[in-house]
Amino acid sequence: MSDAPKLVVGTAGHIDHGKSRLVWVLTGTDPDRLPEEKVRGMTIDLGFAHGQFDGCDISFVDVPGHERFIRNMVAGATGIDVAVLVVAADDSVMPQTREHAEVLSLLGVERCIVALSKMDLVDDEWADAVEDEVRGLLTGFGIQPLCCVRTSAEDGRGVEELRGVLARLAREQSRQAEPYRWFCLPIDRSFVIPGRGTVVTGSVAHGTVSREDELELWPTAERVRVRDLQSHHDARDSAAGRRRLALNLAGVSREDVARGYTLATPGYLEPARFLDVRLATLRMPGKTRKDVLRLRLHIATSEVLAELRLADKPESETVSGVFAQVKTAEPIVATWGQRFILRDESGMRTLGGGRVLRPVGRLWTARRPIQRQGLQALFEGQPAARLEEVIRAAEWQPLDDKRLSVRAGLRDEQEAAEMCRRLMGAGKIRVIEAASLRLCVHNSHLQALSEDLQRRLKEFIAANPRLPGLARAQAPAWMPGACPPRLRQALAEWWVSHGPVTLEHDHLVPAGKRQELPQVDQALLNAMLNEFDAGAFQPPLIAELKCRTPKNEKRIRELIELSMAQGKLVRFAPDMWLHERRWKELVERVTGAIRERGGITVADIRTLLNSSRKYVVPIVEALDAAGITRRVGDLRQLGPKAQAGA
Ligand SMILES: Nc1nc2c(ncn2[C@@H]2O[C@H](COP(=O)(O)OP(=O)(O)OP(=O)(O)O)[C@@H](O)[C@H]2O)c(=O)[nH]1
Ligand SMILES: [Mg+2]
Repeated sequence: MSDAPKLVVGTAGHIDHGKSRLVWVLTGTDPDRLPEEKVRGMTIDLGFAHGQFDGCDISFVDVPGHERFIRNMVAGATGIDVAVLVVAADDSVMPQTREHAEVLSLLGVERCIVALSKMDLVDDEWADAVEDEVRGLLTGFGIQPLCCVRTSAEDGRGVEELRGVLARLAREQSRQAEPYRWFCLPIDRSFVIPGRGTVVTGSVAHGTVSREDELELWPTAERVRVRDLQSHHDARDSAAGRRRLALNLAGVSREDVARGYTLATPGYLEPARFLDVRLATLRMPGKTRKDVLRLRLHIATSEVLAELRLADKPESETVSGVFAQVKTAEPIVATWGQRFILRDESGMRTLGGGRVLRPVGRLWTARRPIQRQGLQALFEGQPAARLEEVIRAAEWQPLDDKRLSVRAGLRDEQEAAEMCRRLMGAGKIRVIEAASLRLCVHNSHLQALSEDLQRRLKEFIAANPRLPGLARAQAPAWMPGACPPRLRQALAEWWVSHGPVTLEHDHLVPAGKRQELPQVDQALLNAMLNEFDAGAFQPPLIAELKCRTPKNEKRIRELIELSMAQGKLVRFAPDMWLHERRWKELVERVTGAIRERGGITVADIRTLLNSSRKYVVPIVEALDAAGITRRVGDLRQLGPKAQAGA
């Protein structure tokens, strides 16, 4: 099939008003395909047809008018570009004319054509009155009809005019940009073609798909492969933009897919059970006192039982322009800004509808209450404000650019990445990165975290006066539990470099605050260091320290840790330390001797240091480990870290 301008047209209107007949005369295809439909003379499920009008490909989704099948109507109306509201001129506005008009309005189908059908049964004067009534009805729902075409399936009047109008709309639409670049197809039919396998059809919401593409099937998140694709029985290698499409899928059986599932480019959609929404309107007859309303959510082609909680107590039985949370009985996928319909639990009446603000929300609780300001930003904010709110709401959860774009309603990941850079430049967010994980975090969270850490650090230091501060290696464990472990290290490094903290000897202390040792500890520390200095290369073991008493051994150990952190003691083996001055001296003596003699033995080193084997063997091992010496046979030579001339 050509890349001619395209349009997906949906019918709407009361039962028996002539929707299917009109599609038939427009396209030559009877959209009522089920035997039961033929027998009963009414549409039950969605019907499909297409025509080529004036070089444009026009697809039709024909919906049932019967009140019992509104769910099918909603599924069909979801993917359409233009609606043709069919009103029988001899019957005028009827209950489902009204209900369908409301559904169109709630789904945001702004382009609507009125077809006054069965014109062969009425005169013009009568038709004028009907047209007025229909226009009035639509205006009440905020829809300005594009035109009103008077038709008859009996004598063919108006049919050519309608084709012309649809072709013109297709041409206009082909000049408009798509909202999103990634591919998304809400499935409205699935069946098996013997020998070919599972086929699904739907109206493409947006994006391009090609043969052999891998897609995600939601809400199960299965990966499937596109074996073949067809648009109106024409096999294609790829298809772009809004149109009717049939995909032959590999990797999925007929039982695993049904109306209500969604196919999408991998990586964009996420399943969720909580959605924050803005209700355009909701009628709650007799139920205003209830905290939670049980109802049915219709979104794209799917339908799930759900509970609805309003952000504020309603003041009347009909509310409009309010925030609410929807909890679905099963996980669903949604995008920012997506429209939905709410119907009562038994599926008898349409109660209202609205738009999704947070496609992946979290249950409103006392601890995590409604973020009204955030919802307001998502509702009426510019894309950058929406993205900022999405990042703020995600807290410590890493979201890649694809998911950010879906949650904030941005065209694609490039736009999300570009906008993230701008938010970073404006100091609103910061990016914390580690091992292929990236966390965009709002500065308000970092600020709050930093304050909290500062408080904890002060408490920690007050409680541990003999510690040199918080060991840097301990800092990741202080990071928020909600932050993925892989990122805690990077987040801790951010704190070390950006928080009001000072790093002293690899320990963190609040900036500007020196750790002060109590006087008794200071005296003990001095005595201990003197002993280490005096011990030279046969330093005291803990048990031998004269300043040690059974009561202060724990303190001595803590003071040794502190001294090491401050660089005053050097550990060369477990529970063996040298005074820092002695260590330097040792390095000088050993490297000096090696330079003089070319290589020395352990025994030489023992003589050089006037020490015993007990110390010399671990000392030599420590020198090797530090790279100051290296072993060659029985000799020690200069290691890679031995400083020239040292
Ligand atoms: N005289 C006359 N009869 C029509 C016209 N269009 C449809 N009809 C008749 O009206 C009846 C209903 O037509 P359909 O096209 O099935 O109506 P529908 O709106 O699709 O009905 P549902 O799908 O059940 O909601 C049929 O008997 C048609 O033959 C028309 O323009 N003139
Ligand atoms: Mg019909």
